[in-house]
Amino acid sequence: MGIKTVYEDCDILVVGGGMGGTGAAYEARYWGRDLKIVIAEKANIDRSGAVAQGLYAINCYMGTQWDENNPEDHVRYARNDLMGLVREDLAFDMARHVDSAVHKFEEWGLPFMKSAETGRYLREGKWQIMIHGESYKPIVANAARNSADKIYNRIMVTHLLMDESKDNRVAGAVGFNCRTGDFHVFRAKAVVVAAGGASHIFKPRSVGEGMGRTWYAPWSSGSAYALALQAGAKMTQMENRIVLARFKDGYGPVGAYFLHLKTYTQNAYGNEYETTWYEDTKAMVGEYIDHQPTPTCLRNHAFVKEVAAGRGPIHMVTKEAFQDPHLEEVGWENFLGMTVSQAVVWASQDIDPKYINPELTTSEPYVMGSHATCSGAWCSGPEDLSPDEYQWGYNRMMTVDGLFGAGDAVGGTAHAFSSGSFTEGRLAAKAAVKYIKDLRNEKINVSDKQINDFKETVYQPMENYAIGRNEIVGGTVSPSYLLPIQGLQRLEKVMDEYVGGISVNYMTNDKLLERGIELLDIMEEDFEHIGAEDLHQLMRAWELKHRLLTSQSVAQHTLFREETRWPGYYYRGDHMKLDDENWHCLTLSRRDPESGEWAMEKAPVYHIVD
Ligand code: SFD
Ligand code: AMP
Repeated sequence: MGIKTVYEDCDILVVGGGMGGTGAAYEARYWGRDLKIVIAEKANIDRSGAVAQGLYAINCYMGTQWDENNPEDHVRYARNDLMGLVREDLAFDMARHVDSAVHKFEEWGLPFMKSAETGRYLREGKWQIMIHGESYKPIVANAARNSADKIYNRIMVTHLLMDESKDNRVAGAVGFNCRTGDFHVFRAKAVVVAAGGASHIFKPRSVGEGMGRTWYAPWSSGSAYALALQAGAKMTQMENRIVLARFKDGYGPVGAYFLHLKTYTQNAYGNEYETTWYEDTKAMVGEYIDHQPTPTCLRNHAFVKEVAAGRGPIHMVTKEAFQDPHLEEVGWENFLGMTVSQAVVWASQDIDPKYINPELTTSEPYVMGSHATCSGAWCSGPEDLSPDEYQWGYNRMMTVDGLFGAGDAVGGTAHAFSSGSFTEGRLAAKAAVKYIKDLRNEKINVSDKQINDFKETVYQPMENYAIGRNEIVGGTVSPSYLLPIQGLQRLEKVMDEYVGGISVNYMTNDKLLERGIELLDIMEEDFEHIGAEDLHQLMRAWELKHRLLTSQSVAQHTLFREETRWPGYYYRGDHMKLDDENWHCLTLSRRDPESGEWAMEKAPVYHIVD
């Protein structure tokens, strides 16, 4: 193969320079002054990941300096929102460190809104503070740039390398440069995977010309999960996908509206509807419906039921708040700094929220570990507070030695958001430095064979295309290969129809899941025949593979948990109730990297906070 191979040997490799990855690079330098720290990023860290467009709020800030909240309070909040099931040790650990990360952001130039009365950060809600955050990402990227020895932008990491001198130990990663086509080999003693969550595994509401618009970034391709899965790391709570109430068509977030503008929802006939579904919800989940604040999934549940009862669409009542010129400005700026498309949709559809209450919708499901859900890898917790079953070495280390995670990659840590993900990156990198120091002179060993095998696999889609292309004279349908867009639409359809997407109102059951898993397995076989006409399509091909692995994991976990724990996120039609007796637990899986077989188990939920 005439493709150039570029080698890089380092101590710590950070895969993905988003919120978790930039935090990891920053902290790795602090503890590892003499270590070689490298970032490999699919896009360009200045504008990559979920925060690429900016954010208007930092959703996780304790305010402990002013006694606003303490870490214990945050654990209670996240646990309540996730219907009882989080990794409380990891949540506490993030919460006790998150304020210091936020203070760094201010030091680095991120403009915060301040309360005129108190001079403190302006609160949007109990946990959220407001920022002028269009440049949030370049600001944290700058800190990473000042810390890392080298940043490789435009590298799509496809696989992790494994050490051949010791079982179950990571040894780096491989990928390709989406612009030059070079093959990149990173040999590293420790790897922090912070490659983000997944959009576009379920069919989105926006299809065709609108398919580039989703709530979570369309370029979030589940790499954080797929890389871990391919290396045989255990995963947790992958069934816990998230559905979000969002402004229709632009997917604009609602938090600033509910919390700061104090807008509220009503059905198409101008009526409040959440209380209508109180008894129905209570019958499904019991006293969880009485918890305050109402868990996000249960708010969705009332929304979904009301629309199914024929009283949609649901509107956000903005007409009152927008009479105040200051709130009107905040309402628009919120989108101009975070989700420009929502402002554009309103302009194009003649919606001025001052005079018209805009429609809301419930989104297609996403897989992520940092918002109001906690899918991700099963990671070791901090030594000082984790129970034995949650602690096997280094903080945020997965079940593969030397492999760490941050942000969406880590399971069990809901409500971390941007600031908490950055904080987790810091915690992971601090532990990774310790891990490397403990290794002393022990060497990792990666054979040329391992590297060359990956090289062949990575470029195979281009080979498939080059050969198969000769069989057709025009068009995109070939008997020999499947294009990435065709594969993506097939994946989204399977996930949508069988695993609880929008077209079935988030409903699934054991039979649907079993068939869905079969169809995903067939797709895995067909993936051998994917064709990529250029480097961009090669990236799309590998994104699809990562999405497929993530989807298989979601489907397996959804089948395993025989209850409906989070109505409003998804429903198991064959087990329509929350079942605390049997399922007040975390779910774990491991995909055998050799056979592709899945092994499922339960893990206890330890409540370390009252
Ligand atoms: O309003 C590879 N988020 C919000 N967080 C907040 O704090 N406040 C908000 O206001 C938030 N809202 C919000 C949010 C996200 C989005 C898209 C919108 C609105 C519209 C959530 C946070 O953004 C999120 O929690 C963190 O960003 C998660 O951090 P992390 O590090 O887990 O993921 P990332 O930032 O997306 O970074 C991933 C990086 O990996 C790269 N990458 N690199 C190499 N090889 C591969 N194979 C790769 N695959 C991916 C990516 O390019 C990226 O750089 S609101 O809705 O609540
Ligand atoms: P969102 O914009 O929906 O992503 O939410 C941003 C933040 O506001 C998150 O911390 C949410 O949990 C919180 N939030 C959104 N809507 C509500 C609501 N109706 N009640 C309480 N918190 C909310």
